Amino acid sequence: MKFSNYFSPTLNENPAEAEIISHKLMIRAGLVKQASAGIYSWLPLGLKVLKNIEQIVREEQNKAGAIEILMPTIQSADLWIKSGRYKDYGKEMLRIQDRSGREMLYGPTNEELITDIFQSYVNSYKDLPLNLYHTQWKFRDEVRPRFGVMRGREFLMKDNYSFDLSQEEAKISYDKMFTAYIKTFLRMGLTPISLRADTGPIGGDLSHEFQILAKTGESTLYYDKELETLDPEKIEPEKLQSYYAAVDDIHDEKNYPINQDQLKISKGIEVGHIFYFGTKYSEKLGAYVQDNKGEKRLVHMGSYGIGISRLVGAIIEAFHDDRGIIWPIPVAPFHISLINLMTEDDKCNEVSENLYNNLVKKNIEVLYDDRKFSMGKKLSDNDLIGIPYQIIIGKRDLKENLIEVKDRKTYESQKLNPDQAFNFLINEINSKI
Ligand code: 5CA
Repeated sequence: MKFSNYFSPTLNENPAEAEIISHKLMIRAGLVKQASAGIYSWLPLGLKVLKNIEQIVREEQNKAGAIEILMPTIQSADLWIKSGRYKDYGKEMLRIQDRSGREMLYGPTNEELITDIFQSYVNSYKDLPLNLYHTQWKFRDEVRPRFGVMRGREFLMKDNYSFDLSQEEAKISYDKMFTAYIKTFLRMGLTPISLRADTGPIGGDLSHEFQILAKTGESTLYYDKELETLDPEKIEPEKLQSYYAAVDDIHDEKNYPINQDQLKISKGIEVGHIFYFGTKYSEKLGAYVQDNKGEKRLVHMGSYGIGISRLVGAIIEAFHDDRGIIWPIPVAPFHISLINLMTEDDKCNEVSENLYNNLVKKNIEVLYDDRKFSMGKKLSDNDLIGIPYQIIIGKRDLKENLIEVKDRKTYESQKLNPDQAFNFLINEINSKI
């Protein structure tokens, strides 16, 4: 993509309305624009990251055996009246009337609707276990939407729902999702910490939340340091669930169950939450299956959420510096910023165009900064946007057939000839996607 043809508005000044670093950077780097309180338009760079995150989540869900569907944003109130949550949800639920006066709502989550889909089609234990998911916009009329996309009113969530014949089988489904969640966050370059959690308005008695470590995070976490060094190929859910981990209002300084030298304290951000709630919704909405003796049994359910739009902000909280965002390669909007410092110089243009065309042919995503701006503006814009690798092409180095390859994270740079730079970057990027 040529920057001059792209739509990526950057701002030099910090926006007054933003309190936290990810919100400031998202606005300055032109990822989102607030449409109204807690509701955002996604601009091209932000949308690319959002889609990359969604895709990683999708791939890990599919690998874990979940099946993708798509439910609507607008739901009828009927099912929520049956489950009792139409009242319980209170003002957080956005209620709408259609033209004939029917009560509708913008879905804050989907337990009711999915239970209804399930009970319409499934009636035998032979069809279990079943795990269905979708990625869809939700609406919660939060009292104080803040921190940009981290606590929005409209937000994108991947939510899935598992159906099993018994509590024991439901725990197997729960553990599968637990494992998939850890793998998902590790794939994004994050460090996930799983903690036992309250079930809140979703209900049930077993729940974990997944926080990712970020120095600027909202919660303080106390946990066993083993949780920080996980091998995605060897996730043992039962074992991980037995490690100590607690948020600050639960952690007791004087009395916790591990050695002091095992305890780590870090800041975190909640990006996922999973629940087992047994037959709470199947009972209210009548979701039964026949077991192998022909007896009617209520189905056991769990629900599992990942905040896809929140993750965009959370990843920035985890990876940034004074200059701007530092995207991990798997979610980055582009892999390389190719910065042509002198668009009036024929040689700079020729080398830049060649390299751009060759990288694109290898399926590397390149943002080619061919804008007619000052060097300073181009360098600071690209640092702000945070694409993991930069190629900087200037007249002086080109006299010796050299170009600069810079790592956005370490800020280390090396001067290579264009062929070497091409080979180096292809290897680096392909090994990290
Ligand atoms: N039905 C369950 C699981 S599908 C559920 O709704 N769980 S939840 O309320 O914990 O939300 C799941 C995830 O959505 C959270 O972990 C968080 O990452 C994200 N999320 C929740 N509220 C917001 C919000 N206001 N803004 C952005 N993301 C949010």
